[in-house]
Amino acid sequence: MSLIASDNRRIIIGLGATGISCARHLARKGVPFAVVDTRENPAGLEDFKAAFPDVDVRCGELDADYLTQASELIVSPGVAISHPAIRAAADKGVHLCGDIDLFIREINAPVIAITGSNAKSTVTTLVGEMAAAAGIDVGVGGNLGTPVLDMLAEGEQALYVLELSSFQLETCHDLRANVATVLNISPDHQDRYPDMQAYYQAKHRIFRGCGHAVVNRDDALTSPLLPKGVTTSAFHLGRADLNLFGVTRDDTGNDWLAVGQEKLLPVSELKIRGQHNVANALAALALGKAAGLPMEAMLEALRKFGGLKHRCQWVADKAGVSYFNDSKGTNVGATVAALDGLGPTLGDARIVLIAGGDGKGAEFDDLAAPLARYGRAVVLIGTDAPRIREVVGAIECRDASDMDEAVTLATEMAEEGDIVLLSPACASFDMFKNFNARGDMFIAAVEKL
Ligand code: UMA
Ligand code: ADP
Repeated sequence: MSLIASDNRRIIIGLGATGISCARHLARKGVPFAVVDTRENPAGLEDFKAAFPDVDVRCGELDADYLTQASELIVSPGVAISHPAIRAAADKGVHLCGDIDLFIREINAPVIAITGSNAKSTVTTLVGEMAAAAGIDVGVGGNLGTPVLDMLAEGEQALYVLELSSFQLETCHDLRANVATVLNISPDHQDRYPDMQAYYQAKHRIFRGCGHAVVNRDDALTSPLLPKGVTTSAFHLGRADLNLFGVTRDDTGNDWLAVGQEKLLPVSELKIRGQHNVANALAALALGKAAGLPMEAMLEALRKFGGLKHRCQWVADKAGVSYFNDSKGTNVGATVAALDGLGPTLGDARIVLIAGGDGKGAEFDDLAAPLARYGRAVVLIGTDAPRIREVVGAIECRDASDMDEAVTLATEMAEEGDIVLLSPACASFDMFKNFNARGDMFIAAVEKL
């Protein structure tokens, strides 16, 4: 394709799942495009060329002059828009967008948009299951795994529930979600952002043009500045109130998920474990209610929901020790939530934590307090093990070179009634293909015991 000769000068940046979904979408619409990827030989290149033989594909260092010829750059989430070549093109007036904008341009159905540092996948899946329980044709995707544009292949659904990352939101200009939320904010991806403020600002783009915002009353950073006319509701772990989902204790001392004066479901009926999951259930209820989902169907879905794999997933009980796989705990906030979520359920018993990996530039100090409260010992793996060791405090701390050794050492240090918890507070890429592979190796190691 000659870029200069075309009126529709789109360039897709990135040949991952998002880039390929954008290519399929533009091809379906008959819009010409080219593709670039910063890697010399990205996985799937040959398959892509076979599927799109007429598309110009350039790999390796991005060329600012080439990008500047485009009218629009469609940037994949794994590529920073601060890349000098992308910046140069944008400075010369080239429009930047991402797959979310392309998707929003195509649909008329309502959208529930969910971001946050943690709990996105859990809450997105749960809201999707609530909608499905109400008999609604619902599309559930985004950062969760299915690129949004791939959801269009089945025709337009009646409702979309989207998990959006800060990377996707950076390139999204006009989301106009019917209901939007930032579930929580704690440091993550500090290798991609100059500071926390930039990360916060990316997350808050989710509220652009929204009709209703759901706020986490326990986390002030989730509260947006909104124009007049945008309605809000909230959730927190305290007592419920008007437009505030919370936990209300009845006269017999039982805790209920509740809103206003209405008691909805005893907390004891939830299958998902830990206080953080109570917050997730409340967030899903608040989002679903704002989108008009019937309460009965939402509660039915909530009763059935056993949680996602790799998120505080119970694996096995062996010799009086319970093993939990929280491989998706890829930042400090997630691991703090897992420790604070599971710790209070243990009485005198404690948690042996397996942590470590690629910390993505994070500070680990916030692990110190929950480890002091609930930690028996720590086993460290991966690149940032020495940095985590600095915050572990007085409890025993040992190093392991692989997952089998980590599980063996953790088992040695655990006492009866304890939990061995894999919640790394780090990305997995230094030792594993991804967090799924890391969690699967933990499960396999536990099975071998
Ligand atoms: N890459 C390059 N050069 C390129 C393009 C990509 O080096 O030109 C690298 C990226 O740095 C990254 C990898 O290739 O390491 C994949 O990047 P991508 O943008 O092609 O990613 P996709 O395969 O399209 O997957 C993306 C999300 N990935 C990222 O944001 C890194 C997936 O979220 C998401 O499920 C998918 O789109 C569908 O929406 C994954 C993720 O890790 C699960 N997300 C982060 C998180 O949850 O913390 C934000
Ligand atoms: P995300 O998609 O945002 O990564 P997940 O639902 O996959 O979120 O959960 C990731 C991890 O976040 C879990 O493994 C758990 O450690 C932690 N987590 C779950 N719920 C919460 C919460 N409400 N607050 C903080 N951390 C949480």
